[in-house]
Order: sequence, then C-alpha cells, then structure tokens
Amino acid sequence: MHHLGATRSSLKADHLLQTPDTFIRTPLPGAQNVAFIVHIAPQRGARFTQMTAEFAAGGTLGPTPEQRFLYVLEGELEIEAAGKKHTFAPGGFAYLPKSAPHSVRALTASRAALIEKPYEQKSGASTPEIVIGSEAQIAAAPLMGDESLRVRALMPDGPAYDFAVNTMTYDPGAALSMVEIHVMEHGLLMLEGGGIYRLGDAWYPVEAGDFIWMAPYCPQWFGALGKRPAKYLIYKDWRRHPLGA
Ligand code: UGY
Ligand code: MN
Repeated sequence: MHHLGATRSSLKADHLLQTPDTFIRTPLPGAQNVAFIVHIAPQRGARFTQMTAEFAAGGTLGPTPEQRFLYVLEGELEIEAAGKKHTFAPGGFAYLPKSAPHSVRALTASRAALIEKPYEQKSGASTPEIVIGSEAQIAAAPLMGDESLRVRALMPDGPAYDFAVNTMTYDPGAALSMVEIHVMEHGLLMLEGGGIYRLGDAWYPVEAGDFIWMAPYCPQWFGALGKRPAKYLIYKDWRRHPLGA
C-alpha cells in the first residue's frame, strides 16, 4: 500500500525518524533465516549500528567483530555464551563483549533489537563481562526525581563499559524536564505508547515501532501522549573522553 509518497519518516543532518512503513529488510553474512532492518549505521555518520533482527523459527545470527547488545522484542531466543545456554523471552537482554564467542538461535519466530559498537578500550579499565538479564528484574529509578518518568539501566555502569542501554517509561503526560543537547548520540526504539519527540527544530508524533537516531548535540525532548504509558529503549555512548584519551 503506498501513500502517494507521504510518510512520517524524516532524515535530517542531525537526526533520523524511521517509521515502519519505510523499513527495508536485508540478509547479512553468517546469519541464517534472519531478516535485518538496519536502522542506523556508520554509513549515515553513527559510531554504532542498530538493527531489528527478525528471526524465523530456528534462525541464527552470524558472528560480529564488535561488542553486541541484544534485547528481545517478541518470541523466544536461545543464547549460548561462556559454555552456558540461556533462554530469553521478551524483555530479556544480553551483552556480549568484543570477541566473546557466542551463538544466538530463535526457538520460535522472534524479533530482537541488536546494537553493535566498536569497543573503545580505556587504559587501566577492567575487561567488560558478559551480561545476561531481564528488564523485569531491573529496579526503575525516577529521572531527576520525577516518579512519572522511570529509567531502567540494562548495562552495568563502570569504566569497562563504553555504552549504556536504558528503557525509559513515561506515564501519560510525563515529559523530559528539559531540552537535552549533549555530546552522546542515541539510537531509540519506541516500544509502547507514543507522544511528541522534538528533534532539532522539528516536533514529530511518534508511536511504538518507530526508530530514532540522534546525532551528537541534536536538541531532543519527549512528552508522552495518550491513555497508556510510553516506553522506549535508548542507546547512548558513555564514559569515554571525546578526544579518545
Ligand atoms: O539519557 C539520555 O540522554 C536521555 N534522557 N535522552 C533522551 O531520552 N532523549
Ligand atoms: Mn539524551
């Protein structure tokens, strides 16, 4: 179904809003029975890659030369890492450091958010460890004391880790308390509900299923609209000196 060229998707120098009607799927080397939507990549200026991996039952991911973060959106995945098998339902997530041997297999038709980033080694920092978790087990922290806006940090926070992945849940009417402008870039997948996202000098209606990339210093603000909470999964580079020191 075409819409005479109309879409909510928008690409600007400092941001991308990518709505599901504009998703294109591609196979990738090493993966079997998985279609990938490459939401953002270095080709567009990002310093990481974020994809949605759509698995047929039995589908498997190929290897990656980089660190990998995976969050299950739908279905059931089995990940084998460090000699142990783990089963993941929606909300389950895994962090595999660079060079950590692992395999990922879908037990049923599944979808997962997949983030990969070249690791920025920091001298003196300890080595990142494999993380296996479930969002439901992570305590929610109010953002800047606002109980209507709750953050769950899925990645450990420490000098060994060079990115963060959080979920942010907004009650209807909740909003970021300020327009943020910061050096970190973001990859964001809307998981539930919707609202208005300010990106640069534009205000966009957004809803579950949409993807957003924010370049470093992209002005950003979100307010949740509707009768149910809005929730998104958000990546940011973190804890590294901008000069790479
Ligand atoms: O962590 C963040 O920078 C987050 N508050 N940004 C955002 O939600 N756009
Ligand atoms: Mn931000």
